[in-house]
Amino acid sequence: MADTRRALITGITGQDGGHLAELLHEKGYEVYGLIRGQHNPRRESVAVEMPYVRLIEGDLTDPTSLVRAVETSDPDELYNLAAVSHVGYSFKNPTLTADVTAKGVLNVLEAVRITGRAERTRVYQASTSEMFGGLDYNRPGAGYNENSLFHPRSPYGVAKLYGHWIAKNYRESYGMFVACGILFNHEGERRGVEFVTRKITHAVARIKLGLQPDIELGDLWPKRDWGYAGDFVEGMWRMLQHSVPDDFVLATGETHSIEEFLTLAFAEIGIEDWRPYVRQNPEFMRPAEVDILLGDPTKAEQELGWRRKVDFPGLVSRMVAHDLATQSAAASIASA
Ligand code: NAP
Ligand code: G4F
Repeated sequence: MADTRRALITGITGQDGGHLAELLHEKGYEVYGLIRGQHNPRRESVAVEMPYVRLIEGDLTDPTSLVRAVETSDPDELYNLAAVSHVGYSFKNPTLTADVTAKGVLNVLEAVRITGRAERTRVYQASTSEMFGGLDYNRPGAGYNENSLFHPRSPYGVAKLYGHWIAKNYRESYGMFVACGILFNHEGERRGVEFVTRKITHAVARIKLGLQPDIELGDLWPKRDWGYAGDFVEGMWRMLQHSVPDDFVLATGETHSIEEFLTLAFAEIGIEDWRPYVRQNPEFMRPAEVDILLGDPTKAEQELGWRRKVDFPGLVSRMVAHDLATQSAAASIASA
């Protein structure tokens, strides 16, 4: 019994929380998940899809709830994935973003420290490529790495930078094992439909099935280094198994525009020219944009033995296939 490792995941209802819970369960961990809200509509799907997860109620903005969560789960590993994570939303809700995505990290670290677990519990902090900002002056040709300059371009990016630095500060000040994963965009079947990749694949499936005529998007030129979420959570786990706490970039080393994503996604349903199906709406444009993100994952590859498995065409293909299957099943139920 004493050998069973225990993990606490904040953000259990999110994309990465789902993939990570599955991975840790397969590895034999006892998995705990922090869930917020009096009536969280996603509680039911966690209970159905991941019945092995023990849910603990709590919120990143409520320090006492985090202390209780840490005491209840007594984790060997704590993965702090919870955040206000949508960049566009963060412009509209900047104070909430600071409270959750920045100060929430401090609350998590303090919960570990003041419960006397500074030496026991290894912490993963979900840092992000949004901290780099993609501006010409600080854009390295070979891609951003762990030593690149930061210049966040959104309330989300700024909040994440605070989280990144307070995590490093607790590592240096209290000798805590806190690893920061600087992750580039990762997507998949579990991605929320508010993010551009899933918004596209979901719409493409519905257009194919005659359930909607077109899709409204914002800017189409930005480029992202898009990988598969299932590959990336494996990297998170590896960071906490490493001999020392450190920062690691996880990325594919390729960058593609939204237009390229559209081309591949529509090709999956036999449409060569996506333009007649896409309308641009300023509502989905941001006050400041990150034009291009490209990561250099060399350090993670060399020190952690991590490597992405799913490539860009493979990612688009599996997302469209998933949405075609789920949308057509939903349509048949509705018409029965
Ligand atoms: P996600 O799907 O948006 O999930 C965010 C999670 O945070 C949800 O479970 C949400 O719970 C929870 N949450 C929000 N506010 C909370 C609060 N006040 N207290 C407790 N939980 C709260 O995000 P993701 O894509 O899985 O990403 C996981 C983490 O990695 C995030 O921190 C994100 O910023 C970071 N990241 C993501 C990417 C990427 O490409 N996916 C890249 C780099 C970094 P509810 O269900 O209750 O809303
Ligand atoms: O899919 P997105 O919303 O992802 P974004 O902004 O790159 O952020 C994601 O990745 C970060 C890592 O770099 C994470 F830290 C963060 O939590 C999140 O997971 O937007 C991607 C691009 C942007 O340039 C956006 O302006 O797509 C553009 N876009 C164009 N039309 C759109 C839309 N984005 C969204 N969400 N919705 C649109 O209609």
